[in-house]
Amino acid sequence: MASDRPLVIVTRKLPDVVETRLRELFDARLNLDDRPFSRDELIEAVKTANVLVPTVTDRIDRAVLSQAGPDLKLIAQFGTGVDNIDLDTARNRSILVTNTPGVLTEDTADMTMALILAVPRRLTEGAAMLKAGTDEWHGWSPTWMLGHRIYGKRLGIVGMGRIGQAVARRAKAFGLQIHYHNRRRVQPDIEKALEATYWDSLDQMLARMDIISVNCPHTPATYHLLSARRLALLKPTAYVVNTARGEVIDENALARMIENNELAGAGLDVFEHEPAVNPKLLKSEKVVVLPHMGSATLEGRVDMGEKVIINIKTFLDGHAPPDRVHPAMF
Ligand code: 8YV
Repeated sequence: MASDRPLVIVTRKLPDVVETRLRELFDARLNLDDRPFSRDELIEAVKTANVLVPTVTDRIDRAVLSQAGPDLKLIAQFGTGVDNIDLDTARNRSILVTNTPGVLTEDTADMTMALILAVPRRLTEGAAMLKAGTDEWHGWSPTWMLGHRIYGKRLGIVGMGRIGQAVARRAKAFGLQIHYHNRRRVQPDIEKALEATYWDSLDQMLARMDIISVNCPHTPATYHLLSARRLALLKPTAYVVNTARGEVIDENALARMIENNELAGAGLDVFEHEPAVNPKLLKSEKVVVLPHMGSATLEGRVDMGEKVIINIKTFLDGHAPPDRVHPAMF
């Protein structure tokens, strides 16, 4: 017999406590073995579900949404970025989209700071060398494995939203000078607390920074924001860190410049064609690569799940869910 509870289809395995709660509240169809949905499975899901819970790995584009059944009323994304969803088509079809902002801010900022430290100080290079065997290491030397100091250097944050500001707080404590570019200048009190310098011109900021941190969402306007032309404005001694979305940087241009010593290095948690990573980046000692782990804490993923549940529950109870996404926000 068909359940009279709303059908909630979840595309990936979520933490156990989240899945248990989803089951208690809804007719939840879970993905316990975590095999990503094929395109056909996604289409089948939008045809039948009342609520879809996708993640960054699901491409919910116009073609998928055009097959949505009349019962699909809410897409409750498990994640903050919603660049995998065609928001305009969703709106035109009266499908509400929600996300999970706020709860992964601190974890993502921690990972950003970890990369800001790891790249100039050659952290993974040194660790990998020892793990490979101690033949390479003959004891301490005054001139071996030298990196670069971050204290006193200029950090340019591209995108001063929640995560950008959380990165700035951490970086300030490490003695970095905070600079930023954003669509809108942040409130004067925030700027003052962070001792942050606003740059209206991204180009001018790039040319003067020692480290760049990308913390803006991926939207049509930010696709390849760090284009080959803009990357060429950076000093050859500069580092680039990205924990936002790979698409914001022209990855091929970045890899080429690092290979040609036109940039000092990069710390990348995200890539333009995930899960593929440009082989030049993989093999370069000057690049620290992570497999999209910015928000990967158990606490963060449980909090994200709770946000998803609150969004679904309030919506099904006839109220406006707290984390509604409007295309104009991105
Ligand atoms: C998420 C992220 O885990 O929330 C985001 O935007 O980048 C990740 O940390 C992922 O997107 C889940 O959808």
